[in-house]
Amino acid sequence: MLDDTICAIATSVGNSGISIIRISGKDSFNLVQKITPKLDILKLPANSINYTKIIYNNEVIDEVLLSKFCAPKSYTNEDVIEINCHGGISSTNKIMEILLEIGIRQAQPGEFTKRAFLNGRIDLVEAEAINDLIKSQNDLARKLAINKIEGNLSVTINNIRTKLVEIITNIEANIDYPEYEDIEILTNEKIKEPLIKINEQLSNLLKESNNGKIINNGVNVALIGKPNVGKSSILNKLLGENKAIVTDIAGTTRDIVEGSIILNNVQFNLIDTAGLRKTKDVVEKIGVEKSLQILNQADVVILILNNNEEITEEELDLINKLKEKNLIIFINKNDLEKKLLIKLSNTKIISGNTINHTGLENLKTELINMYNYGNIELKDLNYITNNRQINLIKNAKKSIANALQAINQNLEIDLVTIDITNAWKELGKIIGQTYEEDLLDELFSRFCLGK
Ligand SMILES: Nc1nc2c(ncn2[C@@H]2O[C@H](COP(=O)(O)OP(=O)(O)OP(=O)(O)O)[C@@H](O)[C@H]2O)c(=O)[nH]1
Ligand SMILES: [Mg+2]
Repeated sequence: MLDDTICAIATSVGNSGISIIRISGKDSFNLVQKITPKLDILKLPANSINYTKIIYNNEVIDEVLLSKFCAPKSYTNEDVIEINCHGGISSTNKIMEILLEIGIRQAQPGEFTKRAFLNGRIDLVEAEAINDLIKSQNDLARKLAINKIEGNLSVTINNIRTKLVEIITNIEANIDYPEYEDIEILTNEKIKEPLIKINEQLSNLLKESNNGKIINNGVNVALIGKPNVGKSSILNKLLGENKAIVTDIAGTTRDIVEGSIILNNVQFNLIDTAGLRKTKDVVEKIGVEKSLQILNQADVVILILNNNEEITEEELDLINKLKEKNLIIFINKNDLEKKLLIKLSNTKIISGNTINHTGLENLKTELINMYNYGNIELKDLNYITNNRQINLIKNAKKSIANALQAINQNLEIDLVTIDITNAWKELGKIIGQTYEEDLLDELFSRFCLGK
């Protein structure tokens, strides 16, 4: 599969000054030479950018800049050419068409990065982080991704694996050469201690992975409440645009309406929902069911109450149910006469209204305080973000727990070695030390073309 030469448009196709077409593979130079007669590609220095013309069937197709990268010093570790041609659709597509005609294969999504991985230039964590970087929606997500591309998470994983190998080697040495004096006699305690430390390290990685997910995907904030309390008005004010329809008719919002804001570098995905009430209206009923789903999945729930109405049994029930959640109560419509009486301890309550825009800044501050990553140092941004990696850490942690249990029960030391080896293998899968072909196909298919 790595034998052929591939090409793809690496920039998004549309009206733009330039487009970049990337070509990689051992025949890159010879094949592209066929359409650049004015250059001697083989003689060009590596890492050079060269002005030339793409000529095909004696027709000048475009004036381009051609970059040459020689294996192994390229994105894929192979011979690579990048053609900067004129942007827009026709020039770019024409050159692509010609490249295919002269025998270069259209690359699959992510195939360049896949080659970089298979050729050993980057590990799987770094490869996944490249996609994270491209898809990052906010500055913290960008920092998190670039830290991984720089190899920080891989170093952490490798260090843990090295420690596991040391433990295994010590155990093996004790089993094989128990009579050698210079071999430290391993007591259970001596194996336990480093294993407990590794277990803690893995627990921390799992605990912090939630931070990583939040940085990448944002915090899901559900705006919940009975109809007409002002949920959609609050969404609109927080977003600074009239995204949701607002009317004085109870049951206006039927489907969810979403919008994101960035506060102190963290993305908050605000989700406006249909007002919760018992209803016979079929459409509204579905909306209410959706609201309850959103409520369960949200990281934060903002329950909106109406200052101008007495609290209902349903609302009190809801408050009770939401105790386990990150809950903020926003008492809206405080420009109107106060009829709502509510006494709650340990709950964040903010009062305001959307007419004079009061209380909404306090609401934002409350959200910021809940997720204060804004001042976090770049070097500390070493969180695991994807489920594949999280599951493998969990597997490794299970194996370490089994090993510790075996030690505590004074079981055969061989059994302990098997568990430690399993943990080492699972951690290896994170960086792609071992992998299944299917996994790579699935993983790289999420990339864009040309990457
Ligand atoms: N006086 C006053 N009226 C408000 C305030 N906020 C919203 N309203 C009004 O309350 C009514 C309902 O507002 P919405 O934002 O549509 O309420 P909702 O909770 O989204 O309602 P549903 O979509 O039906 O569940 C509208 O007439 C708004 O103008 C407020 O702070 N004070
Ligand atoms: Mg609404």
